[in-house]
Amino acid sequence: MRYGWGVLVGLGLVLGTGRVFAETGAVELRGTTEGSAVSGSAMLIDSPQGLEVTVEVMGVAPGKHAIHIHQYGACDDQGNAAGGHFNPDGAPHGFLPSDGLSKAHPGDMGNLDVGQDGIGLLAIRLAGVRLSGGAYSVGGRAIVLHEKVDDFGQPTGNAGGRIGCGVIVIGE
Ligand SMILES: [Cu+2]
Repeated sequence: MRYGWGVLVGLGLVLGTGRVFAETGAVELRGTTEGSAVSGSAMLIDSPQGLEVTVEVMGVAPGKHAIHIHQYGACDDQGNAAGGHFNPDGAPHGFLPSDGLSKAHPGDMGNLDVGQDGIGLLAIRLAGVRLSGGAYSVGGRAIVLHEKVDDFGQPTGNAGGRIGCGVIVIGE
């Protein structure tokens, strides 16, 4: 123990902090019905400013489609196994980047705009949300892509059925 515990603790803090801020997650998004053309993926990165999420989908009907993080990491039963929106505080439904955690659910990502080619991209930052740790952690939960637009009505945006779904897997 030539350098003593202080160095060990310091090194632990550096490594620990680095791990937390660099934590990443991945999602493989699949259609929820047999023969569905829907597919896609998402990348999630914890940053000091919040969770950075990028989503890419293919094979989706052109137009706006609601996209949210739902409570459970399961996609069976046409996506219904994912349960309702992840909503630990019982907050109203909204759009997290503009409404914040007191007036939106942690995974209220609004809409993903899909072009005539069936491809849609979304890049969004969810302030206050993390992959793991704390009340607003979303690792192990599911990202759900909906049939319809999120009109931000209560309780979940009138977004209709669940056409795509995938579980957020940490560390891939
Ligand atoms: Cu939803």
